[in-house]
Amino acid sequence: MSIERESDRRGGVIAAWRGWLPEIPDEAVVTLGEGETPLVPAPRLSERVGAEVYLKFEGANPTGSFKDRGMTVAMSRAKAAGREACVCASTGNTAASAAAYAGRAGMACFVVVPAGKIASGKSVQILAHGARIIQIEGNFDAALAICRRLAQEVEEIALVNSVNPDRIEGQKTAAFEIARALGRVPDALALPVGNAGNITAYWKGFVEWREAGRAEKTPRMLGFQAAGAAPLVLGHDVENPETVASAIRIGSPASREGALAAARESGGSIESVTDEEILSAQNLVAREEGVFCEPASAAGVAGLLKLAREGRAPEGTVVCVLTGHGLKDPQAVVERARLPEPVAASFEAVVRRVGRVLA
Ligand code: AN7
Repeated sequence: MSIERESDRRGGVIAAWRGWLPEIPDEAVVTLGEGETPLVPAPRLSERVGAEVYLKFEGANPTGSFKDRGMTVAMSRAKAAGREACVCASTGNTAASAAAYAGRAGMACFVVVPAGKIASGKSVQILAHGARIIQIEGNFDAALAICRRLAQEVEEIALVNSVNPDRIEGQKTAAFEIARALGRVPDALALPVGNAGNITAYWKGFVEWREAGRAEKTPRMLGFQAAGAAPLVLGHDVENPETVASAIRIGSPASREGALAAARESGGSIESVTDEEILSAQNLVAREEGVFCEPASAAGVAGLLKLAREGRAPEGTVVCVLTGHGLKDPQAVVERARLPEPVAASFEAVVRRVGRVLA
């Protein structure tokens, strides 16, 4: 289980963590150099929360989200198994990642998405990488059911959603990176929960880290769903999930058991945050910490702030996982802040505007 030759770090998560991952022959490795994302200290947020808060910026992955960690493993294993095509259901980021890695692997890629519900940056990525996009008149949950059946009935097609265990294996490497960067495991990890693969993966990673003798404890796992799409909080599926955080607009999480186990076994919880709280947290980390994430990614920060307001914030070191880049969803910002009218191309006109800001 040795790891992490320095030279392997920029070679992607398979090169960096090979001993911790399923077997992949060298010639099948499909990578874009994912992983090794920044762990950014967040002093303003720390002050608000009363803990030492860090942001794990997964938007710095090649396609702009954490999905790349799982996709490199899933796509490499699919290639090793001789698959010719892959399919996924998606709220956008899985599809963007699958499209890129499939392109690189020389595999055909089909993505099934809820019509009109994919953030524009993600749609553009899917088109740019040449995946076949199928919009359905239904939500993510319906799309996943269709994709599962398709992959079951057509052997050449690999399913690359997180119900594929290879995705979870790749995604758990983010837990290793956090532990290594801090020199210890954090006291708590706050992250958004949609289909619940990521919280399952982080928990698996931290447990393996402890079992390998690298740490004595594991962090509390604090998962946050959007209030309009919070089946794990409500205790039942949500038929028509709705939230501004389109990435986590999911009513029937496939990895529900993994998420509930992570919360239970770690002494953590799964709670919900409103769209307003999500957008306000997105704003805060962009303006005060300089990190731009998409709305769904801000759910962990929103949750942490909510806990702090209620006097329930975790103590010690807390890592918030910012799962995707803000440029994925430009509309979310443009709807709240418009460009001001232009002024004359004169020094005076510009100074008048500057003056108004500084006054
Ligand atoms: C930015 O792309 O489900 O709880 O189809 O894109 O592991 O599902 C995306 C999920 C959080 C939730 N943050 O992670 C998809 C998809 C962002 C995301 C999640 C997603 P999971």
